Amino acid sequence: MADEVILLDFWPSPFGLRARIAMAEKGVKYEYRDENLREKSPLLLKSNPVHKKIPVLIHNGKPVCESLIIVQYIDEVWNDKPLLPKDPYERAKARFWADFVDKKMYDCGTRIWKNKGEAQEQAKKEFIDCLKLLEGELAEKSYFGGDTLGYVDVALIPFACWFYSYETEGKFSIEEECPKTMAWVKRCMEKESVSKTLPEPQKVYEVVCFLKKMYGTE
Ligand code: GS8
Repeated sequence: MADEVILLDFWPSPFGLRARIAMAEKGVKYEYRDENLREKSPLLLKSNPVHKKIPVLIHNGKPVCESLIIVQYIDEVWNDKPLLPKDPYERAKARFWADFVDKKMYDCGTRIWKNKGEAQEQAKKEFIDCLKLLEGELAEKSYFGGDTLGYVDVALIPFACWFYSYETEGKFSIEEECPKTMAWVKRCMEKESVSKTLPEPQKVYEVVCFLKKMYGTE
């Protein structure tokens, strides 16, 4: 019997995009269900009762939550074109940097568009520092995964469609501050699994403007 794969997601979510890119890389067929996060479906609430967040991957009726765990699960189940390295130390390093994206970079990026003035300047500075640290890890490689797209690439590249929002709100240029990051983004965008999956940055910015209105931080 064919696998039944359902992804509960919300289209601009960098977390959901990780699962979509990982499945595109591996050619996994799945049903995409866009959630209304202000009126979550009973299936989402039942599948992720702890966090009640997207993305959730439902594989043959069994839910898997948390995007980085979902990507690892996808990598283990559809194990051709591996995303995580084989070597235990390299695997640990890849997990470390993906965790850094979540714990540090994501938060700095969000603070850029949620704040103004001094707090925004601070967030911008920290965000650039994060990208520079990531550039150090990328070093002279084409991708974080080496010659092919890997786990850290999948964890980080979804944020590329949010860069325009960070730059517009923070009034700065990532290309100017971190040219190596932008060269890496362009390389990733040459892959269909990435370019066909990421939404338009302008569309993401419309969501950011909507959220700013909602939070009263215009
Ligand atoms: C984050 C998912 C998340 O924040 C992961 O999967 O990696 N650590 C998790 N999901 C958000 C939408 S994207 O910003 C979400 O579902 N929010 C709904 C809510 O908080 O009610």
